[in-house]
Amino acid sequence: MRPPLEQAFPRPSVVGVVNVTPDSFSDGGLALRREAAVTRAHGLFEEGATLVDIGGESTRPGSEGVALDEELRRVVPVVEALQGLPVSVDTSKAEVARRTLALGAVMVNDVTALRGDPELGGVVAEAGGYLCLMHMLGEPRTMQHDPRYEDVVAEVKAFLEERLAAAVAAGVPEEHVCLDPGIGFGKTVEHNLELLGRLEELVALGRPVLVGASRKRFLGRILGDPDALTGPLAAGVAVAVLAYERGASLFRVHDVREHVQALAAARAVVGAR
Ligand code: HH2
Repeated sequence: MRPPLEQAFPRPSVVGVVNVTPDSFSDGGLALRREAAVTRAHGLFEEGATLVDIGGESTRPGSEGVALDEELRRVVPVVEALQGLPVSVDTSKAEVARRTLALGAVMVNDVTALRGDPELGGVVAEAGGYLCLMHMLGEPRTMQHDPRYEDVVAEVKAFLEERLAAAVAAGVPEEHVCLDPGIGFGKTVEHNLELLGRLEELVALGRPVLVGASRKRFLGRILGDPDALTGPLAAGVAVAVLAYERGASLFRVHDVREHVQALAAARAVVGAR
């Protein structure tokens, strides 16, 4: 059995993002996209990522889902080429998880928190993999249409607690799970900020918390650009450092080197207190 997730990925751990989706790589052909993804993954490990998250389905606001065959075609060869390296697969589909866990992927990052495919929990449990459970209000296609909460932190916390219980019921040991507030997934700028500002309340659930704020639109909005499609690097790094201070463990980011450096400095300062 694998060690607890917090032992395998001590805080702070930087998770590098690798997308194998047409909208992330404009160079067209699938073979080229796969090759670019493998090269990028190697580069992110060199920059200090402790895990690389491979995704074949875009979950950006407004995006549609992708068919199983297409997702398998995108993701499986990339995971296969990275055998022996710590790889997470960003998928909600049990079959994608089954095939990639068999090839050595160590974690499944499920943005539906086991609400998408009823078999996914069992597949992760059987393979002894790690599991990331993320909060999302609605689905990617519509999630940014006027999201509302009474108390966003309390609701996200209750959701994550309930999904953690569902994962355990499916056979995934609690020590194999990390939790994610799902920054930008059915949330306004204010919701994202409140979740980040009160992150300790989610950390209190007792499982490692993963934060994915890197390049997200709300960072651009904070800086006064309402049309921003991505957020600036420095703003993402600032959010990661503050999330670390509030107890976050894992950071899903595109710019690995900068986050590794910033989090090492943050860790040194926090450790000196
Ligand atoms: N964000 C995105 C995708 N997957 N998984 C977790 N656990 N947490 C996140 O915050 C998260 C995620 C969206 O970010 P990005 O990689 O920039 O977009 P895409 O969905 O196109 O991969």
